[in-house]
Amino acid sequence: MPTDLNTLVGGVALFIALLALALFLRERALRQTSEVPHGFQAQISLPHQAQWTLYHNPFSLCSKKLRVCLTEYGVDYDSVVIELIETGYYQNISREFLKVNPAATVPVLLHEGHPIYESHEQLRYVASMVKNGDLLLPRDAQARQVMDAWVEKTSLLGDDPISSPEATAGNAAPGLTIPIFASMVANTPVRKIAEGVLFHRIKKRAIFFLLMKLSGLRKTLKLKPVVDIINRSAIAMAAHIDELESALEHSGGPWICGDQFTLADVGMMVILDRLREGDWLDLLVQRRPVIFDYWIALQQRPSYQIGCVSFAHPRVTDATVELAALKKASLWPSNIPS
Ligand SMILES: N[C@@H](CCC(=O)N[C@@H](CS)C(=O)NCC(=O)O)C(=O)O
Repeated sequence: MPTDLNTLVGGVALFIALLALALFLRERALRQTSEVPHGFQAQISLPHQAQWTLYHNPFSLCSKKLRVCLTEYGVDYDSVVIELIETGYYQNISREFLKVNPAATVPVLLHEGHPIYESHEQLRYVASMVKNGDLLLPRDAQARQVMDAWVEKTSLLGDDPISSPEATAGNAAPGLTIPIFASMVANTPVRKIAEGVLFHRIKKRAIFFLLMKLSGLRKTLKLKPVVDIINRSAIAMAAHIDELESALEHSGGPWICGDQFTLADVGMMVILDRLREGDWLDLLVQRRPVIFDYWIALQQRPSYQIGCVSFAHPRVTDATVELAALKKASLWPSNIPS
């Protein structure tokens, strides 16, 4: 190539690279992310129409908790569905949603335009604000302590719950969700996941989705680090369920606090529903009569139908079928490792 042409091509390439960098930096500045304080934020006011607004996703575990809780209390709310990468694309890192939650996660509950962050805080906030709050809150102090402990045990804590499945049943759920994620993300183009690698606050999550996408479901399930996470989460979840069994035996059931269905059962309902979606029930629920009866009772509540079943996402329904088929073909664990 003549030198002049070389120089021209080099100049154009440099210009394009600088332009791309400038566009990236501008976009990043428009998508400011940060951690957020937990609970009710009196100092933040967001546009709203109704008294209650819920930003949520059909598949998200914590979103289910809020839908179930609001349904139990009979609270009407404006529903704003936010897509996550597993259900389609990264709407949770869009400029608009980051104004609602710079932490880029769902659910977010607004009360009169003020956000409440963290789903376990949202549950408690709703119970403390609605007229019929006592419906899901035990009056007896000891039962109330039991409920509070289980709201905590069913919470998803921290940005990296997968690394501490022993901490809570909520934290044991994401590791057991990996196979569902890997199946769902097969339908998502790589470029959409790459957006998360560039702009997500918690880059590790986006990188993990990219790896699952590039590996495919079967290969993902054979990767040693993934197998280790799933096994560790399964062992931890089995221990949490042992504890639940003791709590139900102690209370006499049908619910964690005895006769009264409480916020603790809301938290547990969505975890057991996640086990159903991931085809884990035979290993973790069906072999334990007390837990099995509890799961049957949970499914009979109208709030389960409204908050969970009616939001069934087609990608999740397909994933459950795919995982059951893998298990049948012995490509999936048939026992909880010890
Ligand atoms: N501790 C938070 C967890 C929030 C969270 O991680 N939500 C997930 C869905 S359950 C999410 O928004 N994931 C989207 C992402 O990380 O891109 C809570 O309880 O609200």
